[in-house]
Amino acid sequence: MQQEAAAVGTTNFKGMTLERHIREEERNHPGARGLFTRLVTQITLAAKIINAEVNKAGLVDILGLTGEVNVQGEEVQKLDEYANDVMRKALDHTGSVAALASEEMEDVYVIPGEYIEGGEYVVLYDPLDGSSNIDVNVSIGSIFSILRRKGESGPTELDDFLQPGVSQICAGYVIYGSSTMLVYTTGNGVDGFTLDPSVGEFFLSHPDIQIPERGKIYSINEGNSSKWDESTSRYITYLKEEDAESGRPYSGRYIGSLVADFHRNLLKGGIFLYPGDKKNPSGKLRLLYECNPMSFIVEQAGGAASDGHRRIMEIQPEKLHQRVPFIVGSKHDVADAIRFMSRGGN
Ligand code: AHM
Ligand code: MG
Repeated sequence: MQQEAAAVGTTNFKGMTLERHIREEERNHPGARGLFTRLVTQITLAAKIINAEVNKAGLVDILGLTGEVNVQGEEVQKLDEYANDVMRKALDHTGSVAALASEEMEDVYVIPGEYIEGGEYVVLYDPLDGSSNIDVNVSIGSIFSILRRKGESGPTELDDFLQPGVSQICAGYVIYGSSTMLVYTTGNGVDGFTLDPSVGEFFLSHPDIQIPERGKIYSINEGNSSKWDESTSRYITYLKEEDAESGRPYSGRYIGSLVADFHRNLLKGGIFLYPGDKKNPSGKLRLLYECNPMSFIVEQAGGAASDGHRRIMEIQPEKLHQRVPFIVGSKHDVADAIRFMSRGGN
């Protein structure tokens, strides 16, 4: 009889859905009045819709470039635009969000007045990061960062978005991989949820994620090595040297999809670098909707994030689409990298 029951119930139901988790987290934000829960719940809805489309990407006529160029001067693929629209539509009537900013939109999107009840939050997101990987079936992701507006009332200003990462009240990402996961923090540790596609629900699968203090993996685009400055070159050479005591050489792993490279290192330990180089002194990645949310998550998991000299989350942003050199991962590895950067490679 017991055997029959086991055969029927294949889903491992442990009960902690993402929605319930968010509700419980909201208790840490007195005065949030359910608005915050509604907001994050809408992000998870967007994640499910984007996930469904990403899974269909090989089947429908959604692949290929639109021929347009986004604000970073990159070609936009159709799925990026789709994901951007899904996020915007999921968030533009929650009542709690006053304005949105996205990698795919040049300016901030101010939500029309009739849809703003409290309107105390602004959300920044990269709707589909690593999009050059879409048509080769490699993991991609969405990243989001939630800030409380600076001003209580009045029109939303760009200034509401230009807050340092330490002001984030929630950050997370969704990885569309061999399974779909949502990982988020509200400043109370990091939890990971896996989408059970059979019921369309995210379940807590990785409670209280801790990144190992030191890893054995480094992730960097080595194709850029001719443009690296001396400090980056020396640090990467150091990681490849033989030294059993300090666990070197490290293994190189680079997917070229920030969410996927970050997620692997978060679980296994290691370091990811997108440094500034001779051609692009500020690197490639964007401070507000790529680096800040990942930094909040990694710090909450016990790791660190730096531009080589400054803690990422303390950088005062000046522009919406600002780029920043990004070094993120296990705390001892990031500390080693910073030592190389501060010595200028000597
Ligand atoms: P995107 O936002 O246009 O997708 O670019 C960001 C991506 C990251 O996911 C990844 O870490 C990086 O670009 C890879 O860049 P590169 O191909 O220069 O190594
Ligand atoms: Mg991106």
